[in-house]
Amino acid sequence: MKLLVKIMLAFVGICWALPALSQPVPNEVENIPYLVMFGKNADGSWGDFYHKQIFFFQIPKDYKKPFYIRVFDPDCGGEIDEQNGDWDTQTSFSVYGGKGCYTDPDVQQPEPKGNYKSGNLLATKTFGVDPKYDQKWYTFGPFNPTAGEYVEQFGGCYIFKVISEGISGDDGNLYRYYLSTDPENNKPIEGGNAFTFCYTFRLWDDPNQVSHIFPYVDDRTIKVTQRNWDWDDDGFIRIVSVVRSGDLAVASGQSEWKESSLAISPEEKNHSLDIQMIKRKNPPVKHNNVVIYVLNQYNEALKFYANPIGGVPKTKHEIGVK
Ligand SMILES: [Ca+2]
Ligand SMILES: [Ca+2]
Ligand SMILES: [Ca+2]
Repeated sequence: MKLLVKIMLAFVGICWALPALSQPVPNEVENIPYLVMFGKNADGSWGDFYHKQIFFFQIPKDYKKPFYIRVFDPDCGGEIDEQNGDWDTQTSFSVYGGKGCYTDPDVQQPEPKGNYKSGNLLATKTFGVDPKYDQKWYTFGPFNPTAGEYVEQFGGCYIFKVISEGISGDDGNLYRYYLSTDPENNKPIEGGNAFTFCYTFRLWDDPNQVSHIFPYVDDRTIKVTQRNWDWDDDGFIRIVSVVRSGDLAVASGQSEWKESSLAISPEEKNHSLDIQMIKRKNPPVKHNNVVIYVLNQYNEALKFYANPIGGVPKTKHEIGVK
């Protein structure tokens, strides 16, 4: 019996240690077409509220080589982006490392404010309309992993921060990231990950697509509240967990915040939740940009990991049926 338990624990250990090998942001399992950021003069009804978005990239301490942060379609204009009048929008991408880039409390909340540019600025670039980067990648780096902020809490890793900001204009810049070992190609870093405290993104136009985000629920959490902006009554939001096969959360309409809460059961601690976005079928909602974040009972923001911690949660009921 003891041997069996040991084998099972070893197996669980292997599962946890399996390298996360896909590092697009958003990740495949999230099925989110693009992140989005509007120029600061755009009205909130376009679906962006803060005009800034922060992502953190974590590099495991055992990875010693240079790495790159790549941005797909960093310019604002052309095929993918969302035009509002003339194309007149400048958006910046800035990479930070060093002490405080992640641990400063001002960056651990949904709204980037106060000292959100904490840490050392390692690289920055501003893009307007630029056909050179339309549907192409721009590469930041190389970065030395030790230029990040070292933290013990993820098993020991270096954290970097990327702030995207709509510094002028009113158009929507759609883009994606990739954490790569290679400047020219997308090659993942074994065990790397990315997370944010607040997501601003585009939903699919295809009403049959389901997007997901995966907030991690730590062992201090007994209640979570999701808040979302400008959902355009686009279907419904469903929360799945290891013990929850699908509870409805409240989705917003046009230019409004809506929120709903749920109590966390002991089985859900130390797991990710799966927040599923089921689009309205008829009439389908197109070009839907949304903002969403999740707070615990202390009003602390939960992290959404691109590679969900512990994997995509499957309800125990489903496992039992299999
Ligand atoms: Ca414009
Ligand atoms: Ca773009
Ligand atoms: Ca919207």
